[in-house]
Amino acid sequence: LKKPSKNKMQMEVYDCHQTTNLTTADLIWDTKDNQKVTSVAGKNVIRGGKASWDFYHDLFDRNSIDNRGLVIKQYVHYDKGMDNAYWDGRRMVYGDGDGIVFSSFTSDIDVIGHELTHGVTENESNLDYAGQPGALNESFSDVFGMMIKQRYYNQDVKKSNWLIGEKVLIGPKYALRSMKAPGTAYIKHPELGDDPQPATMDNYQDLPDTENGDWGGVHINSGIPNFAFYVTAFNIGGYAWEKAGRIWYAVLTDSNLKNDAGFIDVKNLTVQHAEKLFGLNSSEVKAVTQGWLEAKV
Ligand code: ASN
Ligand code: ZN
Repeated sequence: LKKPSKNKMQMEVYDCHQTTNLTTADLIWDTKDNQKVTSVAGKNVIRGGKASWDFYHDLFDRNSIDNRGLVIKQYVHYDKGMDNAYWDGRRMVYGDGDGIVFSSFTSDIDVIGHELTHGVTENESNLDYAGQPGALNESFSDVFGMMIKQRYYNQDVKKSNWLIGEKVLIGPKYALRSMKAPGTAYIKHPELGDDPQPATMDNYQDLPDTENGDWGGVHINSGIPNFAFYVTAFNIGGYAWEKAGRIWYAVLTDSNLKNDAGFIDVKNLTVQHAEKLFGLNSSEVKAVTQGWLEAKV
């Protein structure tokens, strides 16, 4: 029997009251007092933060973002109608969205899990936020954000729609990204046009390492490793976190994953860890190989 871990989640939630001043934000909830929270955004991040902490704790015995019990700090209602959310190196920050194209960035558990996972990645391999390592950084956030949502809603690989941010991007036909079919999360969106994500390496987008170029397309080319994970998890079947998730977590936390790693490096490491976890000729190893093959990496 596994010894129950004595680690406990610590979390603080702050309301920025639509300003950009973090130092004057009000503490509206923490794990010590458990005050009553009335803000929807506040409730959303408490739920999503708990789901994320539980995921890493229950499955991997990880003690928070840094594995050393870091207090999870989440700031809601940041700025006026900001169309984004981010991990800033210490905390998670969420905008309310403009209310027309984007709703509150707290609306989806996968987005909350995505931001928290940026903190995990930073504390592990610290993948460079540009080009292929940047797209891998983004992909790990989508992969774990997705599994955190799937586990919260008890969805297996068939039940999940594999959409990231399906509520954050307003409209029933729209989501931020699709892991199952990158490039189809939105089509002919009146503001955003078409989802630019490739699913395969032959459509890799060589973009400039500038903000306008999405730092070499980190949110664009992440479609490729995202698709490799989806194919792997789908072919293994069941709950993604039980096998595919174990392989990807072993890679995320492997000291052999360097900060300048490319897609091939992660491909090789996932195969290596699948062999170690499930055996040389296991169906899991075949699923991983097939995943990267279909992504044409
Ligand atoms: N929401 C974005 C992300 O987490 C913010 C960013 O561009 N880093 O990827
Ligand atoms: Zn991200």
